[in-house]
Parts: sequence; structure tokens; C-alpha cells
Amino acid sequence: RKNLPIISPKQVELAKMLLEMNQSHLFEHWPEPGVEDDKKREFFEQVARLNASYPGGLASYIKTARELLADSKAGKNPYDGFTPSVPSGEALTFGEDNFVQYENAGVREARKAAFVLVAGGLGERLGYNGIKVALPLESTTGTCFLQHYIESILALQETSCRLAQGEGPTDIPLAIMTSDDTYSRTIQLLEKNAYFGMKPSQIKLLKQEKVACLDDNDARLAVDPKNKYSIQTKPHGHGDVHSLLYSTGLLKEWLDAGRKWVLFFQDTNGLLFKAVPSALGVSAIKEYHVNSLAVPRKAKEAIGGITKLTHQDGRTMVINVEYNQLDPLLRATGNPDGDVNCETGYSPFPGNINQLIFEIGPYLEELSKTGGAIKEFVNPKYKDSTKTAFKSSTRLECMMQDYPKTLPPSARVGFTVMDAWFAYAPVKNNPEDAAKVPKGNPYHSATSGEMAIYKANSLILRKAGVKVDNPVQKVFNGQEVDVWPRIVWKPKWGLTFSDVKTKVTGNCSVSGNSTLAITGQSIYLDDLALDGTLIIDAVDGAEVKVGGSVQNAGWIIENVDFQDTSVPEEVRIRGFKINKVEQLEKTFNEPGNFSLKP
Ligand code: UGB
Repeated sequence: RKNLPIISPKQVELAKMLLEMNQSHLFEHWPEPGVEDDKKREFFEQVARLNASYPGGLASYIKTARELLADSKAGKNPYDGFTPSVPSGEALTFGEDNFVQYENAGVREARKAAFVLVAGGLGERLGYNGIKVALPLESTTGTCFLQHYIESILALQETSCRLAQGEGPTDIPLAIMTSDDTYSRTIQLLEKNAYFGMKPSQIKLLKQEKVACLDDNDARLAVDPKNKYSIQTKPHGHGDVHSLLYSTGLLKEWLDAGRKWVLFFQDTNGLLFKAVPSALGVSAIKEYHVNSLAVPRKAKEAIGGITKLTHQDGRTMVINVEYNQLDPLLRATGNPDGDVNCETGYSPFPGNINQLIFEIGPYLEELSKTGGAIKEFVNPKYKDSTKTAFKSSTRLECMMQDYPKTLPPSARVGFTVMDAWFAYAPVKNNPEDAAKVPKGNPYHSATSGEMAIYKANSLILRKAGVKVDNPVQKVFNGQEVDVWPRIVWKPKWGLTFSDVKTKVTGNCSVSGNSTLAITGQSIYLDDLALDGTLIIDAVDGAEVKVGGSVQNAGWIIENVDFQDTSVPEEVRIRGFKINKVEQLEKTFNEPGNFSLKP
């Protein structure tokens, strides 16, 4: 205490708390008062921030850390007493009648929704230097993830509000959770692009704080090796989103404005919005408080498994079990082979894609009890088997999908399984790691993420009656992928399967080496035979019928090596670039009816 500068009474309280919590080492190397007092004050400012941003404050963080570290040292299994089994949920097949019904219900419901994008992660696994939402989801139009997400929400808003004929809430809000790593670059991206057409007031940026690192099993806070007046911090995980929505009052604001649903999603899944309308329809019709989207999952694939857990005392819950925990849990509960594929060729446990839909009322009620605190975990890397020292400092972490862990059994927790081809193609792995993914498992790379968009759009057009050629196999950055015709459209052109069907008539065909980019809303394909590249845009109010034969040399995909630093990073991580040799490009700038028949 003798080393403290003059500080406010609040800061004195914080200092006392730290001493009571056995953190006196933080002050050990401080010089006498008068020396570096500014830095000491900065230290207390940081402590105040860490204290305020954690439900229950720093004392509670340290207490939980001690408990979790003791459990980890004792080798305690968090799933002790639980037996896993395969849960039952709603399974949807794209284009089938019940899928279309759910889509229709979901679109009607969408005006009562709010979206939350968790984008605080830097994506270390991808090794990309920018923020992930700024990456193009495909290189045909170069649209970035954030633009695509915003345009998808605007398309949902437009259709949903039109169907509601002015009743109820409009302007679907979007909250983006950022961190110190992503906050400024996310704002810059939005400002530079006029918020991609959304009203700035519709978008709220939240910022998650990092949490204090821990040096040992007694949860002694780690001093930053580069600054003795600072506590080392690391990200706490995407689970922070719940306490942020609660503490900022945003959730309450949404509920008060008549909103019913909140949809959480991750930073790089270009297929997601093809699954959103039907999944929201499932939530509405089944009255789910919590609905997790899932896809068939290959055994041991690095995505969590949705699992039913039954405790010896009779408690049950349907929850995501992270991929590194599912296999040991199965082995420990009478399944000696662990996590293996069943006769379908997939693990019987559906894969969690961390797209979650919550009903706001019950969600807010729960958060008012917990303050948004989520069950945490700790993952220390020990120096040796005595588990007394760490290789490097650790910290508590939390995941947004663990929210249902504190819910009472009466909560309606369900999930919806969809084929991955139209629901899930994240960009998470760098080229080298992706190339090592076992054959048959998804790469989850920039290469596969882009190819998945073309495949999904090709298959959707096929289902709508267009003759689309089969894909060809190619290898990019060591990954073998199917290359379908490069078909892309704006969300407002084909938000749902029913929308796409109304846009396609007659005998249409698209050849394997074609590119089709549709960026206007009212563009109708009627007896179109495409063998080459067609880029077509129309302002709102222009209705364009496109038919006849379009033939040209088109756009050609060329290999790029990911190590070739002369090529921009966002290009070389996909392993190919597009050589725009020849195209038919047409823009209709005036309202009215038009026909394009080359
Ligand atoms: N994120 C944050 O916003 N803040 C953080 O502190 C950390 C991340 P990752 P992860 O879909 O394949 C999840 O790192 O956590 C954002 C599920 O837990 O891409 O390894 C970040 O910006 C897992 O069950 O994924 O694994 C990104 O948008 C499985 O479903 C999102 O959180 C897996 O995703 C996810 O972060 C998957």
C-alpha cells in the first residue's frame, strides 16, 4: 500500500479487493510514491475496466478461476455424471414442401427479429491480416461478408414488412460484437461503404473487453511482460455477447419495441442467409425459446456436436459439446470407439454451426437472473504432469452456445438440422491446415467457402428448373474442390426458394464454364441459354426479362499459389483468381419494362 499514488476512493476499494484476493504480487515491483504515478493510475483505470466488464466483477472472476483451475488440476470432467445420446430435432431438406412452409413463416416473422453478428475474433486459424467480415465471400462480384449480411437483412426487412402491410416493427436492427482487435476496422469498413445501404441508426457496435490472464492455480493475475503496470489480458470468447446485450440495455430496447427474436451468427458463413428464413420459421412454429442450427457432421470434425445429456439425477439438456470433449465423453460412457461415423457416413451427433435463434422474452428474463454470465471453462497448458505450473498464462473462456446450460428443464430448447450445402461454409482454416483436412471432411477455407456459394446457387437454380451443368474437379492450394458454374445473386433477387422460382421460367440452361451475376431485384430468366459470362443489373422499378442465347469466352479461373506474395492476401488464400476474358454486361438504369435477348 505504501507504494500507491493518490487515487480515488473507488480505486482504493479496488486495491483492497485485489489484496484480499491474494493479488499483492501486482504491486510488488512498484517504486515509492511520486515515481511513475501516472502509470500507476493507468493501472487502476485498467483494473476498473476489468472489474466493470465482468458480471460480478474481478473478485468473482478470480473466485471462479480458482474453482475451475482446481477442477482442471484434479482432472474433473465437466460432464461427470452425464450420459450422451443423440437428440431429436427438426430436419429440413431444401425445397421440400415443409421447408417452403417454414421459409414463408420465417419471412413473415423476420420484421420482429434482431440480428447479432459476433465478430470479435481475429481468426488466428485463418491467418488473414484483416478483419474477417471484410473478406470477399466470392470473387465474382467481390462482395464482402459484411455487405452480404447487411443486404440479406435488408432484403428480409423489405419482404417481411411488405407482407405485414405496415403493422408492427420495421427496420430490423443489427448489433455487431467487436473487440479491440476488430472495432476500429469494422467501423471504418461500414463508414467507407455508407453502411452498405443500412441506416446507420440500425447498426449498433458493441465491444467485448478482454479478461485478465492467470499465472498459476491460485489464479494470480498475470502482469503484462511488456508493462509492469498492466495486467495481461486475452479474449474471453464469443459467450461475452450475452452479457453485452444485457448490460447495454439493447435486448430490453428490442423487446420494448415489439421484437420477438434474436438471431446470432458468425463472421464468415456466406450460405447462412439461405438457412435463416426456414430456421426462423421453425422457431416460430415450434415456439422454441432456443433453436440451434446444425448440419450433418463428420466424426471428429472440428465443430461441436449437438448432444442430449442425461444426468444420473434425471436432469437432461440438449447442448453443444465441443469437438475436443465429445470423443472422450463418449469413450467414458460405454462407447469404446468414441466419436465415429454411423451408417449414414456422418457422426450421429449433428454439428453445431453457432447460428442461434432465441425468443427475446424468455431470454431477457433469464439474463436478468444471470446478468448474462455464461458457464466458463479454462484450458491451461501445464508444464508437466504435476499440473502445478503453466507453460504460459491462461484465462477463463466462454462460448455463446453454452447459454442453455443454465436454463430450467421447462425451457423449450430445440435444434434444426440442414444440409451443409446450403447452410454452412465458413472460412476458418488457412490453406496449409485446410490441405491437411482428412479426405471427405470439409476444408472450411477461403477456397471451399467460395466454391460452396457457387454450388449452392447452382443446385438451387436446378431445383427451380434450370439445367445447370455438373461441376468439374480442380485443386487449389492443395484442396480438391468441385467447381460449379459461378452463379451469384443479390439477396433481394432470391431471398427464399419461392423467390428464386418466380424469377425463372421456360427452358433455361447454364453451361459449366459460365458465370452469371444478377444484382438487380426484378430480373427474370426466361428461356435463357448461357454459355459464357452474363452480368446483369437493374435499378429498383426496372423489370427485365432475360432470354435467348448468351455465348462468349467468359471468365476463366486461374490457379494462384498461396505463397505468392505478389498477389493480394484475400486472393492467394483461395488459391485462384478470375481472368475476365469476355462478358455481356448490362445495366438497366431507368424504371420500366425491358427485355434482353441477345
Ligand atoms: N468471436 C468473438 O466474437 N469473440 C471472441 O472472443 C472469439 C470469437 P471461431 P470457434 O462453426 O465451426 C465455434 O474462432 O469458437 C467470434 C463453436 O464454438 O471462428 O473455434 C468470431 O469472430 C464451435 O462449436 O470459432 O468455434 C467468429 O465469428 C463450432 O460451431 C465466432 O465468434 C465452430 O464455431 C466463432 O469463432 C464452427
